[in-house]
Amino acid sequence: MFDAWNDGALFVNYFGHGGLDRLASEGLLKGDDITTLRNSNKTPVVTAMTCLIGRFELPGFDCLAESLLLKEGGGAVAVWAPSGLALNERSEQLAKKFYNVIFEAQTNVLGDAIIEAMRYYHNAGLPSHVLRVFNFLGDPAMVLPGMNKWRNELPFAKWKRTVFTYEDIMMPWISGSAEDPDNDGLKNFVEYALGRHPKVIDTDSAIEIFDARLMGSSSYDVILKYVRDKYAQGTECRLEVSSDLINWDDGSGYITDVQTIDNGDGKTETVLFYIKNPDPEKGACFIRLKVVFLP
Ligand SMILES: [Ca+2]
Ligand SMILES: [Ca+2]
Repeated sequence: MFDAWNDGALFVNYFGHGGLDRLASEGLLKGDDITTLRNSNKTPVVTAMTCLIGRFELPGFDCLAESLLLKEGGGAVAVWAPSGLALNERSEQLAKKFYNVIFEAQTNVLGDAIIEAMRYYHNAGLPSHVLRVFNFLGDPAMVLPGMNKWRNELPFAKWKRTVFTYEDIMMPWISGSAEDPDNDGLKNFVEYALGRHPKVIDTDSAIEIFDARLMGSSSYDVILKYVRDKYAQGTECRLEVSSDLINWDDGSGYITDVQTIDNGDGKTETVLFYIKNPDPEKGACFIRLKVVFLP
């Protein structure tokens, strides 16, 4: 192991027991051993899926993670390790997600990879304890060589990473734009556009319609109200009109006014379309809100 470390590696990953100053009770790697590391500037990122070796808050004592980081002429460039106890099974899940994010999604910023791994772990509904004990020591802005990242990632893809697990994202029949995994009638891109969750069933209607004439208005007939995500780029909500519920036409000419109200939640806004039928003589008029996806 020391030879491999000295030769240089991008990552060193460990699963197993660990204490404040050592990996494994047998002392596979101890604080004292670190002085013998001669890997110079070939310093790896260490992911220590173990216990305690990142207990940085103990005064007057360098835990193993600190010793690795502080070692001159070698050691590690960054250590992701727990400051307390962690169960192997959970840590393994977290590590898997981290390495998925690095090697499959090609994330190249270390801090981003850790946040993504934690997010995927959280989205998978796994126990949150490990998320609280694992700490990152190092520079989160560090760029890993050779990775591509989502440099040109579309906003919809970015959103998917915040609401789905990594496994979901690998399954397009769950996370594809036109899928509806929670079966609430809202396709994933509609959930995205309206600021809803693709895995939480929405039972309320996405739109509300008020009869403006009952409210004493003569300048418009109805008000259509809906809530959308302010940041859902690549989507558009359009009014469509029909006289027979079969053929739908652009209804923008029916909108006399639009009002947008920020909901103050940092995420959504409420939109009101004030609608007037320009030609009431033509008979029945139906309206609908069409969410268009323009990825
Ligand atoms: Ca849905
Ligand atoms: Ca939903």
